[in-house]
Amino acid sequence: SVSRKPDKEDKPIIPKASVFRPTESGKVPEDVVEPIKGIKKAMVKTMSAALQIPHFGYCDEVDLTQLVQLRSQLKELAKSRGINFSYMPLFIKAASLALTQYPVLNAHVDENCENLIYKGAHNIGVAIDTGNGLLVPNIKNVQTKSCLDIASDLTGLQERAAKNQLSPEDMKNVTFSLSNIGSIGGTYAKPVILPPTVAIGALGKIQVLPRYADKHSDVIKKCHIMQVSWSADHRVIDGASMARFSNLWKSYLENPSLMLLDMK
Ligand code: CAO
Repeated sequence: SVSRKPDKEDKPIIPKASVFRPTESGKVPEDVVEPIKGIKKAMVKTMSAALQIPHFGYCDEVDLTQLVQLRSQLKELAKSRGINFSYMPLFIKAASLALTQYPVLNAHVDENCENLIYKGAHNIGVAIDTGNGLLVPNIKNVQTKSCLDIASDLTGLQERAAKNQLSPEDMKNVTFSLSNIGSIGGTYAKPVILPPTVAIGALGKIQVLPRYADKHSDVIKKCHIMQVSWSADHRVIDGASMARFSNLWKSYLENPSLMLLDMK
């Protein structure tokens, strides 16, 4: 038998209960009424508006095998500069590079859906699970930033979100969003568009899975696979544009050298 170092993925997932109420044995627990306020109240408003949008869904799988290796090098280098470097800066930068070629996805629609406003800045929203609820602050002007700048901005947003100190500026003017639900678990999702933006992507868990080396070969190799699920506003975005954007985003992540080639 072959022994190996256990992966992170092998660790058992111990779910955290959000409301933990110990009960005396034999007693039926009482119902609890929790007023919906604060971040949760804002979520009611945004999500109710979001569901007026006809959502188009599109999913694909991305082979991150090369990126996983590159990220471990970048993580060490970033650490030496005091910055945490997860996969998100690379997903965000690849999205910005692809948005440059598909600007229709970095747009707003006005209230009566009469105008499509192509936004100049790539202010990429990141869904953050704060413990008190979902928040989507954004990283401003990603089109001008290095992956290290993005990593540093993201850490700042995460720290402020954890302390409930995100500013109105952090939340303003989002133009496109990514939701890394895979950092918690799951493969596919059905992300909800944040009005007035027109597209959002949800990232699944990166899994080690077997894949054929290529379509002509019987050789199976170990790959790091992640699923992406996009939602787009089907009033203004057609499926072909979403698919072409996704193909380009995926090609940056599957061949990181291509990303280097296109970075300003
Ligand atoms: N698959 C596997 N591992 C992942 C992963 C994924 N999709 N995403 C992150 N990881 C890893 C990271 O690489 C990191 O490990 P390392 O120590 O090796 O770097 C670890 O998980 C923790 O990452 P993180 O969560 O601190 O950082 P992140 O930049 O990847 O994600 C954030 C930041 C804010 C997106 C995340 O913390 C979060 O809140 N995710 C939930 C988003 C959410 O709730 N979406 C639903 C919206 S709809 O309700």
